[in-house]
Amino acid sequence: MPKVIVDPVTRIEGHLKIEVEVEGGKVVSAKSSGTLFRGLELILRGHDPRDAQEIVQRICGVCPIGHGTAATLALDDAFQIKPPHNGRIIRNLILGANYIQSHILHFYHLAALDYVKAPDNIPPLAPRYEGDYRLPDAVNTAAVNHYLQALEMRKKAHEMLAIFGGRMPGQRAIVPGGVTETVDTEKIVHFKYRLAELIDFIDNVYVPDVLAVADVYKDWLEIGAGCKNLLAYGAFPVDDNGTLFFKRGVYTEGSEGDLDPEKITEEVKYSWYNDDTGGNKPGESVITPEPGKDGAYSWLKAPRYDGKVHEVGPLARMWIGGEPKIRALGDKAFSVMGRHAARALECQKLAHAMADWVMQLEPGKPTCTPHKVPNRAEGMGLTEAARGALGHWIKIEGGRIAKYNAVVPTTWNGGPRDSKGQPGPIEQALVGTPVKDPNNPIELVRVVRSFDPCIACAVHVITPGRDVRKFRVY
Ligand code: NFE
Repeated sequence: MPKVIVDPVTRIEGHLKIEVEVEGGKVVSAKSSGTLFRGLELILRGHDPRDAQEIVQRICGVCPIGHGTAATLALDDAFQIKPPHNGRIIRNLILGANYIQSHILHFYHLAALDYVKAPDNIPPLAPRYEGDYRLPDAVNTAAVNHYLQALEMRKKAHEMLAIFGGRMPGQRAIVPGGVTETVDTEKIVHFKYRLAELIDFIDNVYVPDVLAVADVYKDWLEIGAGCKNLLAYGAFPVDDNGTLFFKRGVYTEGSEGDLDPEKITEEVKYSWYNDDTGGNKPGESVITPEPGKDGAYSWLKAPRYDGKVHEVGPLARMWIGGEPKIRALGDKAFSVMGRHAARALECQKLAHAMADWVMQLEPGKPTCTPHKVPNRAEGMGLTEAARGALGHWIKIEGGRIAKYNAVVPTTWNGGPRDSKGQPGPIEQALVGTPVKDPNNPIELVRVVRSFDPCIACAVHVITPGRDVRKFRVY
């Protein structure tokens, strides 16, 4: 049976290898391997708990705000504190600015080149897989120009984030109890001005471009369905009672349900970690790296909800939130184009909401709740990074971090098989994908990129003395 290996998958964040078996022109089985080792949790042990939101932002330069937010929510939980009105809103604005930047990045600079025929021989637009570029000339030319405009827009989103976050990546404002930044009218005006430009781009360029691509590539509404189970922790509290703008919930085997964090587990049968993790719940498991473990093929673990495979990300958020345009797609929402549409629509929805939130800030009022570090406590922080459900779990003993665990969106989506042999969401989405030319497997990367995976983490483990392989880069 012909095997097709794409290693590394480019135009994603981090290092991912995809290996599929093709029979009769279609994928019949797939393996997704994260080839990076994430050791940040081990580094956190022994630190002052208030270091957590700083250190975890180094997990990734694309979604540091998600990690900073999850760590801070875990600390809020452990310290039994809540941010004041201004602190809650500023946290939302910083995270929201990161979503906008990340979604624009994903479409224009990572995924669009699978559909838009860009000029040849101009890095980073080339090299890439050949063929199947179908956009009408005028739409194609506009999309290429938008590639450059999108770079400018991302810069503005970073600037907007830095107004309250201090800098990007690695913002410095989000801390237990709220934020360190204060509110004045000048910051509100600067934020609002940039947000208005971004909203104009999202409404008049980004969303229309995604819809134009989806219209021409309608067959990709039928490819890449995956597990069809969805999970969202929810994010962006819109009041002080914890009501979330992006809802929390699960959609399992066709039924909607409330999320019970107790049902979240992580498995390591096919991961390069020792099988003895001391439990499979995120709050209790401790991993020991075991490169070369028999049968294992990924540094990612396999998170499961109630023992079942679940996809996370914009599609999960928009479906669980009941977004009419995504629900109207019915079964076709579970597809490559369904994921792209959900991402663009949520970006639009969020940006418009942020324009209201920034006006709810109260200049001069407090932004942080004072607190003390307990000697012994536990905390859980559940939020949504741009790529999906993100959870951090912390255990504090003797006033220091005793245990830390982060279960990230791409672990959910890109993880390997579990102990029952159930493949992860990306692996399932690849099965059934047509591959016309095994030497030019553009179809595989279209499926993988629709998830916007990020394998970025700490240490790339290379066995010393072994040859590093040669790659053709697409
Ligand atoms: Ni490194 Fe991330 C997001 C998180 S993905 S980009 O969004 O958390 O696993």
